[in-house]
Amino acid sequence: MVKPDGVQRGMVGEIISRIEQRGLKIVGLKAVWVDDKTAMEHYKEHANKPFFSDLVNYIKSGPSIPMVIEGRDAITILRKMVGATNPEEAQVGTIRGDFCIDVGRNIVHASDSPESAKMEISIYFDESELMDYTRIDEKWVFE
Ligand code: DAT
Ligand code: MG
Repeated sequence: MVKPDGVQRGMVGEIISRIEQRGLKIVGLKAVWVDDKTAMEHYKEHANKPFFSDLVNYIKSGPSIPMVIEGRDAITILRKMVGATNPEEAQVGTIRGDFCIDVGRNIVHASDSPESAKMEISIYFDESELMDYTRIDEKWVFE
């Protein structure tokens, strides 16, 4: 998901480009203005953290672009592309390492496990909004 700061800063195209160019497949995409209930649900694992209310306010602060990304080891690959949670620690070449500085403005969210991906996809998408298709370059991306 491109978070509100990523949308406000015009980073949506850049982030989608990186995902597409890597060879990962976009199977769902939309714009949402996250409400309170959705924000709490999305970040419920952090409900007891001191930064929880700031995090909820941040994700609610403007439109976001949630996406469902598919591909071999997509979760691991995307988490590497996103970089460390604190952008100051994120490697140059990662999305966070290239485009942001502050942990409270780290421009993207990425699911960290199949279980969290399943849960997070169900928050933002209906089954009917996910596309089952073959990308024309798949035989060039995979041996
Ligand atoms: P990630 O977004 O890399 O999966 P996370 O799930 O640990 O990281 O935390 C969710 C978000 O919460 C993170 O993107 C930014 C915020 N956050 C995490 N740790 C924080 C901290 N120590 N101080 C402030 N915000 C924090
Ligand atoms: Mg997380």
